[in-house]
Amino acid sequence: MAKNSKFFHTKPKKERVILASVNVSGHRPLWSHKESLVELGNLTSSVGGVVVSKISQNLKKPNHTYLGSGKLEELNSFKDFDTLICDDELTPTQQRNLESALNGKKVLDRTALILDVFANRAQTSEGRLQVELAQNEYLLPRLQGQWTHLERLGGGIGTRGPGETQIETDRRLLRNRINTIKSKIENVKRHRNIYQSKRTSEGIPIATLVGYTNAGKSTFMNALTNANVIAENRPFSTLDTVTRQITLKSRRKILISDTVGLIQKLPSSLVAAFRATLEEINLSKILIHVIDISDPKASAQWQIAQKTFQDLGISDKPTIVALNKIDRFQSNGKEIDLEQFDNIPTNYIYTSALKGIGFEDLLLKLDYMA
Ligand SMILES: Nc1nc2c(ncn2[C@@H]2O[C@H](COP(=O)(O)OP(=O)(O)OP(=O)(O)O)[C@@H](O)[C@H]2O)c(=O)[nH]1
Ligand SMILES: [Mg+2]
Repeated sequence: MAKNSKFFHTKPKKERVILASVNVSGHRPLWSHKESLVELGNLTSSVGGVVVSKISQNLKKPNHTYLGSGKLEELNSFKDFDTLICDDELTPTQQRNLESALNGKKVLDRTALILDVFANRAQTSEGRLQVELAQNEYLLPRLQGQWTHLERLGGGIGTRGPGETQIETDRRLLRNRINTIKSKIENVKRHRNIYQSKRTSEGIPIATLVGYTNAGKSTFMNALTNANVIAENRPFSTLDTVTRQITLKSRRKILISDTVGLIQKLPSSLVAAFRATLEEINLSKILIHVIDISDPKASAQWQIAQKTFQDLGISDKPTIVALNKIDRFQSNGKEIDLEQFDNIPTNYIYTSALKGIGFEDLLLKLDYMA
């Protein structure tokens, strides 16, 4: 509509975003819809969006416009925003319907947002290939109606990647591209496997840092190995696996690997694209499962991680649980409730990757298990 297109021309530099979620009645998720919107907000601001409002609605299930008509009216009366981000993966139809119900405003879902975060963070050529693969697979069923919308908007959240460059691309070309990326990833993987199997054949065991995003894996990596990887207070700082060698007290060598973090509702297309990376955890002898025990959602994050490890077939690996960010408890005097972690192994330690607490214990355990 003319009114809206005028609005797009005068939009401020930072994208103004409204977050929306549907609270499905009778369903008790690990994250309440409000908590999940907080996480969605962190993801949004980590790629430069400004959250101007959060809305949620109780429904039996999301309908053909995701939200009900009342909420849509409310949104249409609230003009001062650029983008609506929904906290679930929308079907292509839901997305189209929602866009037209909102008179052409940009509509994204959790998956598109996470893809954007990943596109922002990918550093290595393999990481970029995996993100591109996931973006293309996400776009494939959404081709219709997507291109004009991307063309009009130019840059911003959710528009990076293949959108701008392949406006004219039809499904067949997109499929070809997907196949090309897949074989490129295979190639990179084969090279890395040769490199890795050389190291494993030299008898050097691998210990892999795993866990929910922002738990402190990379801070550990840097402290243990001087790897100098990015560790920041934002979701998905790490995308690419980094491996470094250290020497233990017994003078034996061990490889420490830092991996991509986990998140609830991780889009299936991303799980598939990153499967190769995550499956490499299979090569490791030991897992160091890092948990941010200062996070109010620590126990839900623990459950999501456990579930993901089961799916990847790595839940039986010898594991050291690092209950991290213990320094935050020492300063606020609060008690730690271990009961919240179902089936936590006895092999846990309290750590602060930031303040260097628990390292000696961790290294001793690694030496014993390696
Ligand atoms: N207070 C405190 N903060 C910590 C500790 N460990 C990590 N942090 C902070 O937590 C934030 C996230 O740390 P990262 O090491 O990037 O976390 P990560 O698990 O690698 O996160 P992703 O790569 O995003 O999956 C950073 O701001 C760290 O400084 C800790 O023991 N105590
Ligand atoms: Mg990291």
